[in-house]
Amino acid sequence: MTADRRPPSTGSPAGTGARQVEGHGGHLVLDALTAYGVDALFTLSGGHLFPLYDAAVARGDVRLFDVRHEQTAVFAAEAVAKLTRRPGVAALTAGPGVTNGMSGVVSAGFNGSPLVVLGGRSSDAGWGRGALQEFDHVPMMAPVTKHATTVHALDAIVDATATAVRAACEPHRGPAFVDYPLDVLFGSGATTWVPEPVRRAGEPDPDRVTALAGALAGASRPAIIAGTDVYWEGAWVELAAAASHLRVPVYANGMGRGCVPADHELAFSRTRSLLSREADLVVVVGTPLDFRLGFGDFGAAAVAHVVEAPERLCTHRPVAHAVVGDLVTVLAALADWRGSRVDHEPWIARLRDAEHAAMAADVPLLDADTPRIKPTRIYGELRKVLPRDAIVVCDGGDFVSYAGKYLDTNVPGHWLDPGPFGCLGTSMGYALGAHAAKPGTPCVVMLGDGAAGFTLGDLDTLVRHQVPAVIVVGNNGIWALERGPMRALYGYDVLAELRPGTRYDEVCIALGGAGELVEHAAGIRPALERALASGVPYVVNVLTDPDDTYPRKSALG
Ligand SMILES: Cc1ncc(C[n+]2csc(CCOP(=O)(O)OP(=O)(O)O)c2C)c(N)n1
Ligand SMILES: [Mg+2]
Repeated sequence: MTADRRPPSTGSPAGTGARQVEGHGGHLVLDALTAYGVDALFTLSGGHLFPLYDAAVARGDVRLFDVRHEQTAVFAAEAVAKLTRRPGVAALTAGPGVTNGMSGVVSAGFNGSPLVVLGGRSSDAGWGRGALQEFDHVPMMAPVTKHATTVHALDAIVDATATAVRAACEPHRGPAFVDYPLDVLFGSGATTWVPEPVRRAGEPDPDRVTALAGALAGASRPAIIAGTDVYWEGAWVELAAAASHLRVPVYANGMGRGCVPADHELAFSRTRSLLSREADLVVVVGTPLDFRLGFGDFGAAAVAHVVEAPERLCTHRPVAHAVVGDLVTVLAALADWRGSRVDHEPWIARLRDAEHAAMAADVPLLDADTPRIKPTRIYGELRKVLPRDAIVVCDGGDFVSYAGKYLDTNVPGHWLDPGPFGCLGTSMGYALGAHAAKPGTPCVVMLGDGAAGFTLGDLDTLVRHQVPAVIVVGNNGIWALERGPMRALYGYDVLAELRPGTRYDEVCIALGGAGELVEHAAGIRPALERALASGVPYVVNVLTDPDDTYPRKSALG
């Protein structure tokens, strides 16, 4: 492993020299952030935060994005992290601003996303008198973040902020929180400081890596499942090199999607269930053996678990190989294997045939020309017009479950689903973050009509910030992912109805964007083409068949 093959760690500082900064607390905070590559701040105005805004305006190197609900600010910040592998930052005003952001913070924890949340806070001098929005955030944040602290002195601002950034960016990554009492943030001072580097994951045990490489080379029917931390570790080049060198099929999980492009000859997606019946070794890299992977049960196959931090290692089942450490190093070592290898071509051909067969079997669904539109037809049409490098955001139940199956991800990071926390309402924030991180890259949001209710107000944000997202609403008038399981369990359903035919397209138009209603399958493609060409937030509101149920094995995991 040569040093030049190692990508920069997530959020590594822009330079190593000493930095000088002076001014009010806002300047000190922003200097610490920009040292680690932060160039965007998501917020909703609150007086406790004014120095941050003032410093951003004065400096000019941190763009401000204002939203209509703090959860959108946090999801937008997380999306920036997800798309750039740099820390994403939201600033939330004291009290309700911070509490409104909580679901996004917990989501980022589940996703291992380097999210930094800055909080306003009532003044230290007046603490305890019952000031407006006086609330101690840290006890609430501490259990769901890697690091949560209050800065009580002006000369501690830079260090506390930089420490929070590094905590968020160091493996295993996740959210960090720091809040600034009003009287501290509004104070002024000067300081000289040196940004510390972001610590990488530890070196893996070379003997374990060699044993794993030997096992992969010696297996007859091996597979790799690559998850979110392959992306965070910046290890996709090594992943593809390892797969190509050892001739191992690769499946993606979570943000592992796109790490090996979907159109790569060793990328597979439709045949994962076959692994439990036919594989003899499954190597899971950079993701937990959780409900998404059947809790690590792959039938007769031996299971290997490769993670970047010791606390990520599976404890609920035995594994044949456990490797902990820098995923770039591990995967590069697999790519450097010099021993003999079993011929995997018959296995690869077997999976490719099964993959083609699965796709062929779904053609009638993707082409379905029924009077009530099947959600699968929307995906069939979208596949024809979706740019190869598009960023896809998924927010909803059954409607977006199809997205994982039918939409391809070819660029690392370009798949933005809520992750294993499964929080509805991520999409306007994720779309805003996508625009902030990669302006010019097409962004398509797949949105359930139920999920829409959590986040529609921030269509206004997309309009104001000129975010040309295409928002495809799968409008079935129900909470389908709840109705189906409830009917299966109880024989009836309650609380699963939404209003049929709601004009979410007109909501977007009313807020200054564009949109249209689609009631017939033939209208889907032209509507998608108009939306993609529009250059504005555009809701394609497709009325879909409420009796279509996503074929899933279990709902509650
Ligand atoms: C914040 C939040 N509240 C509730 C849920 C539970 N939940 C998961 S999927 C779902 C239904 C989503 O409905 P919709 O967005 O309309 O998609 P559909 O299943 O109808 O396609 C619900 C309520 C959740 N995951 N997150
Ligand atoms: Mg619905």
